[in-house]
Amino acid sequence: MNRFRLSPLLRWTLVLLAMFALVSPAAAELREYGLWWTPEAATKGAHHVDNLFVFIFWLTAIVFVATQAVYVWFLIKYRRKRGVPAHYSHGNNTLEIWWTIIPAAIFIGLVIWSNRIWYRELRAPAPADSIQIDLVSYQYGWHVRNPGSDGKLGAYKAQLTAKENWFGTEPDDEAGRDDYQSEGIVTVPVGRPVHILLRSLDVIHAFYVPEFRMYQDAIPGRMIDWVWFEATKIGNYELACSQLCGSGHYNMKAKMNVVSQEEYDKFVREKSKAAAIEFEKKKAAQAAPPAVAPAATAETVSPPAAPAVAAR
Ligand SMILES: [Cu+2]
Repeated sequence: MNRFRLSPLLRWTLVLLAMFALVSPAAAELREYGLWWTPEAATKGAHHVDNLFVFIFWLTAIVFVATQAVYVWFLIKYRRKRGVPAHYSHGNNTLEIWWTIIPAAIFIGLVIWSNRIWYRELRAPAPADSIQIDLVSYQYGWHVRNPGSDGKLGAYKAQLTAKENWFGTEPDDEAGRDDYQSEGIVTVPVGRPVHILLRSLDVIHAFYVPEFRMYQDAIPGRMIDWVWFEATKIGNYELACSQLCGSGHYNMKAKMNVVSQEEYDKFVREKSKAAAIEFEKKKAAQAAPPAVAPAATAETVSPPAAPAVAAR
């Protein structure tokens, strides 16, 4: 029997290996590069977020290693020894004051630093020449409304939001003539600011593009208008909902395609043309005289006449 007993060291090594094997799939992600670090940043200003991230990463890494090393060293140094009486420490006020002040100062510094990034980079008003894109999240996907060649989105009213009009657009707003819609694909040009109007039709979702270093919740009943970015690299990214929003959440994503300005212009021209034809068709259908009402028959039940209101 004793033949199969493992040494304590080997036993612990096996336990650690098993734990690592269980945890490692969590790091698995559909990415071909940089598995051990953040994906490449692809927007102007993203490096501010990265700097903060890298600083916190190394700060916590160094503190972790240093405290664990001291901990292990003390465990060995002050272990039980024959003939050495136990020493009961009642603390050291000076030391405690310092190890409270230093971390507090670091945390306050991080708050100031991160708030500056938040307000200067992420909450700054979108530039006037931004392309506005209306992004409506729902369980489980993204409706996208893009401005056409005129560069202007048609007006919308929250009250008009309905099953067949999820953007709540005003049907006869001329600015909406060339607006085109897409399902789950956002196409933007590189090097131009893009202003996202973020909405939700049902529950809380989140706009999250890792390469853009951007995260913002979409909240039902509210239009979030401070999300904007300027992509610096052409590429196909993924916009993934990052709020657990229901059973289909795992698959709630959209394509975020950053293309060259020429390609974008060509794309918009084509889409706008088709959208304008659609717009005219809808308008014509609305303007057409209503079909003649069928004559009332004996079976037709007419609603009771409304009581006349006395004129004053
Ligand atoms: Cu979700």
